[in-house]
Amino acid sequence: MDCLFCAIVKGDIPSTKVYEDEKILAFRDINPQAPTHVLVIPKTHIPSVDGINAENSAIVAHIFEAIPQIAKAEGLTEGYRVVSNCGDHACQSVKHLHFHVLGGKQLADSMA
Ligand code: DGP
Repeated sequence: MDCLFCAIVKGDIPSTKVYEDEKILAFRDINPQAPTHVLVIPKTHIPSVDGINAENSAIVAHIFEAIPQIAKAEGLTEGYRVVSNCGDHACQSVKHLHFHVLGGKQLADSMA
């Protein structure tokens, strides 16, 4: 399977890692939309939020346990936004589940 984020997990494509454990990886977005813009991904391939099910949802809980630690390490004391684009209407460009963590400035009130 030709997946960009799987290649990042494997180390075939370099990334700026901010957190890693045996199950997940967090790295800086190549096109940051806020002073802090981190992507948090499972190391296993799940195509999108649509691919979350009873068999693999523990990894999502693990990601959401890690996000507050990542936010703290990034100094996001005033808050942050977590976003996952799913499918074409949401403009998902990389078909490997990922959560954007955005912060470091006052974000826009509108999300759509
Ligand atoms: P989305 O549009 O929600 O699928 O977000 C995909 C994000 O992935 C987008 O914000 C840009 C980022 N991205 C794409 N290619 C690379 C890459 O090679 N390295 C890194 N660090 N980020 C990438």
